[in-house]
Amino acid sequence: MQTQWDSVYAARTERITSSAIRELLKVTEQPEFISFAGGLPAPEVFPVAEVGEAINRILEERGQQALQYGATEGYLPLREWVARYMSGQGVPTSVENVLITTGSQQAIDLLGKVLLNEGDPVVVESPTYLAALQAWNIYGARYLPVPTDEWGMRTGGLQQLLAKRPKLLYCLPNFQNPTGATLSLSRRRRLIEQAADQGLPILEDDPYRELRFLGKQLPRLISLESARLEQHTAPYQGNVIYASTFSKVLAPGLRVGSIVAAPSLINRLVQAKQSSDLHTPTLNQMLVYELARDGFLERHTRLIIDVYRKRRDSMLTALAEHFPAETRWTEPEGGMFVWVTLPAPFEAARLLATAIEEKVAFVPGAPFHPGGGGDNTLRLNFSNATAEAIYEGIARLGAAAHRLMDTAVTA
Ligand code: N5F
Repeated sequence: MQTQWDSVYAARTERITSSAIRELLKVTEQPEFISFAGGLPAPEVFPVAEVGEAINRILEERGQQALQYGATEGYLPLREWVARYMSGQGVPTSVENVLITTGSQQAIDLLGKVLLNEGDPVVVESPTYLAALQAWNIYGARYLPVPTDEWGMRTGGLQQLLAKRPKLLYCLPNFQNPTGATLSLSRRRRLIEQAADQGLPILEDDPYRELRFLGKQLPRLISLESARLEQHTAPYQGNVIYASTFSKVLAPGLRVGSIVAAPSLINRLVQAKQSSDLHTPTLNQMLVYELARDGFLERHTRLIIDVYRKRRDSMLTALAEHFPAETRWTEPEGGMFVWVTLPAPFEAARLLATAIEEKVAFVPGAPFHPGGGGDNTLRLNFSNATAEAIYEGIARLGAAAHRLMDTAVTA
C-alpha cells in the first residue's frame, strides 16, 4: 500500500506555508528575467578567488579538523573573533555570549524553538521579515503588530502592547526588510527603556548593518542595552539578543551567522541547535574566520557598498521617471530594499501578474504584514541586478503600473 502523505503529516504542518520569496525564485531563475524579488546579494562581488585561496590554506594547514564534526557552539577562533568585534562596538562580549548559527535564519528558528509556547504573543513590526513569521508560525506564535513609518517601528503605541505580556519583541533596526527604513535613535532609546521595564527579550536582527551608503551608523540596541545596564565587563547579560550574518558581506551560500546573547540563553540555544544540525559546517566557519581576521572583510564591504549605492540610485531615478505620480516609495540609506506603496485600492498581486508577462518580478507586500493588509505594497530588491538592468526593469514595471491604473480608471 502506498502512503497517503496528506494523511500522515503532523498537525503543526498545517501552519507551514511556503515562502513567497522562495516560490518566486523558481520563476525568476529564467535568464531573461529582471528580478527585484529575492534578497540576493550581487554575485559579481563574491570573492571567489580569495575564498579559493583561503580554502586551500585551511585544507593544507588544518584539513583534518576542517572535515571533522565540530562543537555545536561553533569554531572557537570565529566565536572569539565575534566576541572581540562586539566588545570593540561597546558590548562587553566573551565567547560564552556567542553561538555560531547556520545563517541568521537559524537564529530566528532556534529562538522560536526555545522561547515560544503555542499562542505566545510576539511583538513584530508591520510589515516585517516574512521568513521570521514563517518560522514562528510553526511554534504557534500570535503576533502583536506595531505600525512602522520611515523611521521604523512607531514606539508611541508600544506600551499598550507590552501590557499584553509578550514573550519576545522582534526588531530590524537597520535598512529593514522589507521597508528599507532605519529606526531613529530616539525610538531605539525608547524601545530599550520600555522593554527593560518588564525584562522583555528583544531579538535585534541586523543582517544589513554594514551596508550603509549614506548617513551615520546608529548604536545597536544591544549597545544601548549594555549602556543602560552600566555593564563594563564581559559576559554581556542583557535582554537584547543580537543576530548577525556573513551572508550579506561575504556570501549567503556559506550559511554562517552568529547570535550574541546572555550565556544562559546561549546554553539553551546550543541544546536546541544540537537536534537541528549538530553544528554549522566546520570548513565554512574556518573560511569565514580566515577572511574576517586579516581585515579582508572590511575592505570587501566597502566594495559592496560602492556597487549597491549605484544600484539603489539607479532604482530611485527610474522610479521617479517611470512610476505613476501617485505612487510612494522609501529612500533607504543602506541595505537592499526599496518599499513601494501604490495608491489604494491598486493591488501589488495584480501588478505582479502583469510584471511577470514583462519578465520582471518583485515580492508583493501583503505576506510581510502579520495582521493582514498591505495589499497595495511591494518590495523591490536592488542588489541582484546591474544598475542598467535595474533601470530597464523599473521602466517595464512602471509601464505595467500605468497600465494597471489606466485599465481600472476606464473599466
Ligand atoms: O543569514 P541568512 O542568510 O540566513 O539570512 C536570513 C535573514 C535574516 N533576517 C533578515 C531580516 C533577512 O532579510 C534575512 C535574509 N533575507 C533574504 C530575503 O530576501 O528576504 C533571503 C532570501 C533568500 C532566499 O529565501 O533564498
